[in-house]
Amino acid sequence: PAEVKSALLEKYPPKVGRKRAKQIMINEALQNETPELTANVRTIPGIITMRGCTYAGCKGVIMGPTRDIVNLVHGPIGCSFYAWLTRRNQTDAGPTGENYMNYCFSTDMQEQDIIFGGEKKLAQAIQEAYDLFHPKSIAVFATCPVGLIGDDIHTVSKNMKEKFGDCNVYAFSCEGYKGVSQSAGHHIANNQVFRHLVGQNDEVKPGKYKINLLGEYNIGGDGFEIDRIFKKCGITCISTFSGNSTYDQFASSHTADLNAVMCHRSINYVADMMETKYGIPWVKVNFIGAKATAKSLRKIAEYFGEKELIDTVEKVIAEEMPGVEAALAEITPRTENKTVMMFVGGSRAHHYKELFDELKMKTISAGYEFGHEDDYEGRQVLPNIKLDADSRNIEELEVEPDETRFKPRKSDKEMKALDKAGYKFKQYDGLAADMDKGTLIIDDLNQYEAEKLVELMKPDLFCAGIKEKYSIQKLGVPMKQLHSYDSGGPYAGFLGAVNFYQEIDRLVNSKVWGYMKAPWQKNPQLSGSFAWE
Ligand code: CFM
Ligand code: HCA
Repeated sequence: PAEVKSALLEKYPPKVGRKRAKQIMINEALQNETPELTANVRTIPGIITMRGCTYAGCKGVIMGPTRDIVNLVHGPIGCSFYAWLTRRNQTDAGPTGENYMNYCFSTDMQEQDIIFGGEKKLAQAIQEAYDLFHPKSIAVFATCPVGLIGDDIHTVSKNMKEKFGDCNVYAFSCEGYKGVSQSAGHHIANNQVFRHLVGQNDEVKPGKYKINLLGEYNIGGDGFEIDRIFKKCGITCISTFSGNSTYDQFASSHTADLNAVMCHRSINYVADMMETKYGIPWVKVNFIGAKATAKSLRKIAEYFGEKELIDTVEKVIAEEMPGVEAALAEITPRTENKTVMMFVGGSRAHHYKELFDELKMKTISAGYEFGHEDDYEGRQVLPNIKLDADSRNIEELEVEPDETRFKPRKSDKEMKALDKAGYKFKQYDGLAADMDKGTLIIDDLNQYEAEKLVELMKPDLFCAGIKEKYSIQKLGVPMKQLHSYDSGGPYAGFLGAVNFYQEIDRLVNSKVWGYMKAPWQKNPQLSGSFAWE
């Protein structure tokens, strides 16, 4: 790994090389107190990053999957168009059929709006959306030019909300440049969801064992499979943030008794704020991987501590696992010891390692586009993360216990008993702890390094997103998109795991890749010299 690391850095100018070196870690799988890897910092200009923008993280990721909020983008049309259904977040349209996800709402900002200001046009667009659909809620998202010209989207939204009376209108200052990546957009979205949505409806919903599932976005129908399992277990999911969700789910989420956090990166802020304000504790879960699914269900059951639930969960696991085991027995002889690299977002590189472990495949290198130090090395590093100007730029809400609605979900005695039994709240150990020693963990991988890494380590499979897809395939290596699932999925839960095993089997054992010649195979003399083929 040390040689691979230096080969990756070799061609950079010294200053760039020094910066990148801090973002490449040869894993020691330790639980350090101070982060070893640098993350969540600006991409060096000139480098072709895998990252997206803050607007993408706010509008596309967190708010996009909610069906009955009109998501209105204030900006040039391209920003809205690119975020239109590309993430493959699915919805079932619910009993009322109120679903705006298939629309692309935008103010279609023009040069004259940039010169004379776009507030009037925004107010008009909000009015038009209201007149056409009478939605419960309209969310406004700022793209880059809005911040640059200083349109006050919050005041416009507030005025429209007052004017309508029956429609909650609020805005997100999530200009693309606000942070160093999508991650800043998550934080901005979390803040506004907490401020304007959570706690709006105090009505107590029917059902037992009430949880919220945080950080699950129903990509490729993952959420449908998780819901199927919850139903079978008798667990009531009050709200999902935000896969297949509705406005009302957010509004009543504070009535749940546990927050189960799946994607830690995108939603940990809401989890912490809900704990402080309403007394709902949170635990980390993961429904990617059959074993991880079983473990997460047991974790939820243990929290409630009722025999009825614990027994049902065991029964469900016993019913679901034989199908998983039969698929693995058939497939693993063909996937065992194959190698894989994963560079995805801020949590999937870790979550999907579970599925590759089940296939007995080796994850030889992995990393996030925009994970923070705690996503790599565990939440114990949190106090020692150095805040820079970019992270300080994102608002931190000051939250206090709600005067009337704060209610501890467990007594001190119950909490002590759970603690004694080794039950961990608010814990996430990060990716590094699960990766083998000596593997390469790389933050914010770029186009150049991706190709170089493949050339040097020749994995059997490479996982990332659309921007990497074809350049990797041209190197003769199969590529699996772990964002959009290449139009596949679901991969979550038990049935999703089997679906994933079958697809990976087909990918890594297909003969077609053998007919492709990578540049270094065609011209071995050019190997390592990075030519102009
Ligand atoms: Fe969380 Fe996500 Fe991800 Fe993410 Fe994303 Fe996504 Fe992702 Mo693409 S919320 S961090 S900002 S798990 S959109 S559903 S696939 S980069 S790894
Ligand atoms: C985003 C969304 C994205 C992009 C995926 C990709 C997604 O970050 O704006 O690059 O293939 O999952 O759709 O992460």
